[in-house]
Amino acid sequence: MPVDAKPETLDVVVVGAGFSGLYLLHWLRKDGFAVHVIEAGDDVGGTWYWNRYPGARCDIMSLDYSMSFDPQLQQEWHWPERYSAQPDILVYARHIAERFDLRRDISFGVKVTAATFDEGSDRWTVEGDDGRRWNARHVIMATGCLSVPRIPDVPGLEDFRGDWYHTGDWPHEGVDFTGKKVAVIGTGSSGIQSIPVIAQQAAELTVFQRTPNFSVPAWNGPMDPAFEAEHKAHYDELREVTRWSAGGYLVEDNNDPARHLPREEIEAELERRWQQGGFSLLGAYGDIMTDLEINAIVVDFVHGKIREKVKDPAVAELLCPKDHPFGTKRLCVDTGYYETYNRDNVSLVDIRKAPIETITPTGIRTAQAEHDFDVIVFATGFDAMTGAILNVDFKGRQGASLREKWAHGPRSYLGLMVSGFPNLFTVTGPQSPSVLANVITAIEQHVEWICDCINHMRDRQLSHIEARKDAEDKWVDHVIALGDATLYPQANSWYMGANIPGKPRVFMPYVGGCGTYRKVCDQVAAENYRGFELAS
Ligand code: N01
Repeated sequence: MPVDAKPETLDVVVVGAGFSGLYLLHWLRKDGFAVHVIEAGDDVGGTWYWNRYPGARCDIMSLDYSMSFDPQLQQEWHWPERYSAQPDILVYARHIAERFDLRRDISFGVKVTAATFDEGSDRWTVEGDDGRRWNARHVIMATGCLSVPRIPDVPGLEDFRGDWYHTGDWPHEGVDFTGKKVAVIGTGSSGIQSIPVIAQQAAELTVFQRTPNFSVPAWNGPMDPAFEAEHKAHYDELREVTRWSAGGYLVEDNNDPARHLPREEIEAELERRWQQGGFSLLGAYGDIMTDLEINAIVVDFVHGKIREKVKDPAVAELLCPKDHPFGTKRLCVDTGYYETYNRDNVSLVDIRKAPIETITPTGIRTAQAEHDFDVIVFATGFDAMTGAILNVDFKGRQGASLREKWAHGPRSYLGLMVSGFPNLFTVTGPQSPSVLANVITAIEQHVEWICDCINHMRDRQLSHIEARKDAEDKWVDHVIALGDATLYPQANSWYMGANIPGKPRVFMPYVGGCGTYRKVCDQVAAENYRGFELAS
């Protein structure tokens, strides 16, 4: 379509067709809004469309890591495993698209490049990279928090004669590692999930580790039919519990401090929770994330587990995280990760000691040695939380640029709206619980709040909603103060923007918990959208 052709006129443009975009489309269309979703990929699924690396699976129980909005869907859907694998989650996303007939209002294979607000009409013009334009009252960014893969700036990659991949942009046809010499760079969740699977196939696997991470066992397995039946018999009540919980998932949370308990008692409780697997360990005591001495007990406990599992003591020491408190980088959940280092075909390179200097045509050269590879896998993470939003050149009121506004870190009111950018919503945006929660719970809460808000505006014939600057400043200060009261800022994590050279170092998620946050959002709406300007 020529660029000067008239843009399509809509009520709402949604960017992204992951779980957020699908749910927004379903809800808004049902309420009679003209809504269109624009998606960069060729299919629905978002994170689960792109992250197809071997071993990719959710690390919150699938019965929890799933949409709750349709009682029939949640009763009918069967998850084959406790933590379902990426292909099963993608099948589920596709099923939602079919079941609610969503595809007809989605444009696939189009990237939104720019969006400009017109104050005269209170409407946005949204531009796609195919030259198409849409004119809408509202724009909703449903682009996910971990959707812009990041390849580090290592020289020489363009000359590498083998194949290379990023875990977050994995080839749809899969990769056969049989007989290959493989390098994996990065030991975050994606590395920790993929390394055990790649090791089983590759001739040789070399892991390049900059920072070791804490990982707890998933104890994944096939879905137990009795457990599933019992869960489904109480699904509605259980969903309600998750909505008001801190993490947005079912876990045995204990808010009591461990400070005055005997060490043996604390260790026994950690052991019990280790045997439960997943995030249970984080919920053992209320002061793990605030009291360095209590946190150190958990650190010692996990170090002990690593030393038990890994036979070579030198390798075990390298795998023990010592530069950040437990839980301050996203906790990983694994299946056989540490044990993988006992395999003869797996080796670990400490690139903190011997940094990668260059990628050569045949492999990787560190400060200490040259290694030859057929394949390099980058498990090097994402431009988290802000990357996908800032990939769109937003121009708000008086032509203000969002990129300029966020140059020193994201600023939003409730992680939902940004002052100066009316009628623009962000699902699971920075300064909301998002990445610290079961993201599906966080998505549903945001989508429902946003849709209620848009309905509220239509009912009152309002054309403009905007976060007030004073409300935004207060919220950002509150989020930072909550973060500062924890140990989180002590780690160089992507929560802090620390994984991207030059990115402002600001703690981005809201750490006060899903339930508390939900209450705040509900109160704001009930008080006629306190902190927002609404106008016709
Ligand atoms: O990325 P990461 P990820 N040279 O940023 C290393 C979610 N997720 O894709 O720690 C060498 O965590 C980097 O080292 P360092 C989950 O929220 C969920 O693994 O910066 N190494 C680190 O080891 C997760 O937290 C699931 O020193 C470099 C790694 O690469 C988030 O996505 C599964 C480097 C990046 O780890 C991101 O996880 C997967 C460089 N220049 C992901 N740059 C589930 O289970 C970076 N690294 C649901």
